[in-house]
Amino acid sequence: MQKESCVFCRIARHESPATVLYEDDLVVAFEDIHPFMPVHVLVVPKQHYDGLDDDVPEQVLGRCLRVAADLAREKGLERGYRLQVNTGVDGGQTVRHLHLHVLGGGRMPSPEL
Ligand code: IU
Repeated sequence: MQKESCVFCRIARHESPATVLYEDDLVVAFEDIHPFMPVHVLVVPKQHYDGLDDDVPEQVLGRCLRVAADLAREKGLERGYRLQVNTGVDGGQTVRHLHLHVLGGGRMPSPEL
């Protein structure tokens, strides 16, 4: 199911602008509009799930990870990269549609404890 008002659902339906790098039957990947690393890509299921705290099928989660890793390779991140899934208010999630951040192109700071 998709949500009419959800910005990532709208991007998945090509109704809102985004620089799409990849898409298949389950996921779409696009450049983040406010990158905080030289490489900052979002991998998003086409179906609407609020976040990782939703009931997300393993097939969808697996595809997101596979696509994220493949895009990291395509982007030349052989020195490494970080996948980040902000979840809920305390996790800093601002868009309530599950998404993986693919971050790289420089040395990432250690996660703050
Ligand atoms: P967060 O994990 O929910 O905080 O991340 C949301 C991201 O979505 C954030 O990095 C935004 O820059 C990004 N984004 C986007 O790429 N395109 C959009 O139309 C919107 C947000 I709204």
